[in-house]
Amino acid sequence: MNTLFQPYRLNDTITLANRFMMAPLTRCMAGPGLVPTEQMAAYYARRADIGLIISEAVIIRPDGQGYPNTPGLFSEAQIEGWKKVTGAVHAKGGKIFAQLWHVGRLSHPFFHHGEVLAPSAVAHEGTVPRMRELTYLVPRALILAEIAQLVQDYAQAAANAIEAGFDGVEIHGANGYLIDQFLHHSSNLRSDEYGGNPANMSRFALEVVDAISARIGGERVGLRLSPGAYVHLAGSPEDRAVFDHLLAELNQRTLAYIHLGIFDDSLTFDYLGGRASDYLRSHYQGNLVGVGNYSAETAAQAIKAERFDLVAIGRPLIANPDYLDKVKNGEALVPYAETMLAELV
Ligand code: FNR
Ligand code: 8K6
Repeated sequence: MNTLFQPYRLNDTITLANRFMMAPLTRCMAGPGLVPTEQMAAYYARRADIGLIISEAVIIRPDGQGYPNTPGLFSEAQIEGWKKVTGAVHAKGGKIFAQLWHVGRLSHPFFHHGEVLAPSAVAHEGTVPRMRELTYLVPRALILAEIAQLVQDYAQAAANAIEAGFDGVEIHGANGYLIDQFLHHSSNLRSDEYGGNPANMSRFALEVVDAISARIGGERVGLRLSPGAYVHLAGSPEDRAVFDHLLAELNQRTLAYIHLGIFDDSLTFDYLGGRASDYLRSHYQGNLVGVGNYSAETAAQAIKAERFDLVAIGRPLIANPDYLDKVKNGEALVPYAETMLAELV
């Protein structure tokens, strides 16, 4: 347990006060113009004792939005709003990364009056959560010039994050959103240089990593991945070769960490040979962040067993802003309930 509370050196640029991270948690509480609010600044500042806060996912441009009131990082007003958040976290000695997000085919014109764009014209079956009257549409497949523009828009959002005072960014490549849609065969049917084989299917993710790293330095860049598809898209055994290739490429690059995207790390995937976290550990040599139904105790055991290096805590941190103190003092935690999403505490 003690190890969890010791400082952890991510790399030459960033050392964290402890091995806890706050998992990115969409809260749908941004103000008009998708601008972060004072309440959001206070919410994050209350959790500043966590080694590294990952912000709720932040959209890089208007057509990346898939849920109501998710904050952005593409306008001056949004950058100014985030300065309040990062300033409040830093004032309490904390560190915070922005999670950069484009939902791809999980967007809806309701939010931006534009087109829904994705690797291929394959719809996700279902409806937008919290807005059940909105059915997901068949997206339009991106043309090459639009893919190049998206890479630039990710890099610009990363530069905006640094301007807004973030310590770095986490690229949201997980959970079936745009980047992940390129990485899985069920959502990527392309036959050009972005589809058809592992190198092509990994290309967009690597271009985003490289463009952002060139702008802000790879030591300030984390990447979240879901090699085991579990939400928003179907996985298939052929996906394994894509992640094998992607991780081999990532081993050649400087990143702050890779973060598994999952809700429950006890899930196993036949095509990964077990848990997604174990698969990542055996294929990636850098820092690995575990997540998914961990308590401090089970996380400490996993870190001791060298299954991962840091742990991200999600739902327990919604229910307990003072999570770290409670764990340190052996106090009981308030159990998470979905009704808590109605309010920023
Ligand atoms: C999430 N999760 C999530 N993941 C992500 O990459 N970006 C996001 O914006 C969100 N948003 C989000 C909102 C809410 C309300 C929940 C409950 C979850 C997933 C989250 O980061 C984490 O992986 C899971 O919650 C599992 O960790 P815990 O909660 O078991 O510690
Ligand atoms: C990432 C965007 C999230 C949108 C906000 C609502 C999130 C609510 C999450 C509730 C937890 C349910 C987990 C279901 C995931 C499927 C796992 C098999």
